[in-house]
Amino acid sequence: MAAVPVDLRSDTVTCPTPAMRRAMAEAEVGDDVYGEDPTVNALQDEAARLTAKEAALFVPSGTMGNGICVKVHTQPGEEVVCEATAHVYWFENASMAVLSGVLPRLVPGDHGILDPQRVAEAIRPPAYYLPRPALLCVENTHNMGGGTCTPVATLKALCRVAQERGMATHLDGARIFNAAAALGVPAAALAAPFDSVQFCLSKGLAAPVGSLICGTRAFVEKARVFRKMLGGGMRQAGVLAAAGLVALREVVPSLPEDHRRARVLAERLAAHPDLSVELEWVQTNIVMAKVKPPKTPGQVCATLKERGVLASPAGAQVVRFVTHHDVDDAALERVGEALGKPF
Ligand code: TLP
Repeated sequence: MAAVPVDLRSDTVTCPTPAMRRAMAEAEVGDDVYGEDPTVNALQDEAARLTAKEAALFVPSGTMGNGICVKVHTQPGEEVVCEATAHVYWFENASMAVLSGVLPRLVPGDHGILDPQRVAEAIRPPAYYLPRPALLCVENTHNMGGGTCTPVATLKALCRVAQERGMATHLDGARIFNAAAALGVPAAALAAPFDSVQFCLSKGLAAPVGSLICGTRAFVEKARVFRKMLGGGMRQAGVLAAAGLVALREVVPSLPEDHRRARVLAERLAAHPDLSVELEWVQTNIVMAKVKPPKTPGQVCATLKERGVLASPAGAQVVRFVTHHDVDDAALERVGEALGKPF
């Protein structure tokens, strides 16, 4: 029987742990559209506590969470400033255009990390014939930047620039706990400068479903309206929230292990004759490997798949590898073996 492949396509592939499955089976539930699911309420309270915001709302996905936050902070015809390869721009089916009727204003970052000066330059001056810049959206860690972390001082400077121009600020913190672990700060310190924060339970935290959006009470009440409008009002969602509570308690502390394994993996990838890796930019659980022509990302992924390792093409000459809770040291050894020969 063929061995199960080592799946490094994303940390979204993680499966719930035995403790999560037990918590799900035993969860106390109620109708969350009435606000009566005690487990959802406990998860929301915990999310608000961890991000030091007044309140939080459980939503089905990071995409819906970001979409709702953009909707709450903007009016049609306004502009959202974000990094040029931000998830909210690349991977959300033009949600900001469709749901909110806003334009993205793209600012290229350095491996996804925005420079406050460049952001200041991109914010249009007030004029009745220009779209009003309404929202700055920052991603931390930055996915396409290679899991890179924006430090607290830069986050504060970015938000100061936006606030001085009357803009709201949103953090796509899908992997905020990876950033917090790598930077050695609490997630609340990364969330503090922002009006709203979205974080995912279903990536490195290994829970099956869900994200939290966090902000003021008034923000969450508006967000609740749009969640319902989008069909994200779930009923006995405590069975999902229960896994999220376990994730926050038991999986967050193990994220540094994912980061250690990503570093080992990056060094192995860098040693391969057909690949190169900017090792100084490997900061969390994502490794971007450049493929040397004439080899292509498609060929590299196909050959690795034959050798029992899954990775994803992520751009013209790039393959993305993501370590996570379901990749242990033995799996990493198998990846090392798969990288032992040319492609
Ligand atoms: N990222 C996924 C893909 O969509 C690319 C992945 O495999 O990494 N923000 C960020 C920074 C994300 O990386 C993702 C998912 C989301 C938002 C959306 O979360 P979901 O998948 O829950 O909608």
